[in-house]
Amino acid sequence: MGGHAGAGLLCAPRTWNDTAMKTLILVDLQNDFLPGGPLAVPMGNEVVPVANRLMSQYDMVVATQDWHPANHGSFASQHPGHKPGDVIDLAGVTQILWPDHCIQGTAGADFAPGLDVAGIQWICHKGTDPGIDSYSGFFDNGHLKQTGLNDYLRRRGVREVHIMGLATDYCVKFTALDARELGFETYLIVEGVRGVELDPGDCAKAIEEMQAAGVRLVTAAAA
Ligand code: VGL
Ligand code: ZN
Repeated sequence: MGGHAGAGLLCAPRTWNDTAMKTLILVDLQNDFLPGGPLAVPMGNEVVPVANRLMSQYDMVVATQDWHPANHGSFASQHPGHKPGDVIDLAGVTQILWPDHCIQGTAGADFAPGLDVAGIQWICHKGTDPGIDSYSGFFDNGHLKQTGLNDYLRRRGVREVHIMGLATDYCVKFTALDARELGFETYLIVEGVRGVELDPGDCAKAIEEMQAAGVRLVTAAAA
């Protein structure tokens, strides 16, 4: 196989070996996170046109979907006596309880209306294990298991990821922090994110945390 491998390397398309395979990661652009949804992110709908405009500028576009079973442990409804916003210990991991959201196969888990889904090459489902949440697109919240996103990107030679979506202070933040930790050159598209902001200042704090970890901010125009 040696000769063939050598020829393959010489003939490989530029995109596989010589570029960073710049990839756009769309985080949780799903109905339940839009205004009117159970876990509404204020102005979350505003990032959909940003995503549509940017997609064609990337070598690859992948999307994460929060994809919970109906009995997910992050739902307040699963913990009698608790309400959304309460904080509990879920199998050793600190868990904020949320309203039921993004249940697998429901309309609430569908992509936001108007999102150019044809431009998405791969969808990564997360939060599927009822026993643990997964804010990050890469790992569960206990950092115990990977979702498959890292392998998917690595196999395709991706070294640079640009992240946008919902929500700045949860899934976007943890996806970006893990991307850095996994060694990706990581950019946050500033106009492409909106946050939950349970406490005032949460989004600003999240952005500072990302920057401190080496995530670079980029405007949509420069992405
Ligand atoms: C998210 C809370 C719970 C998010 C998902 O997409 O940021 N937040 N599940
Ligand atoms: Zn969730």
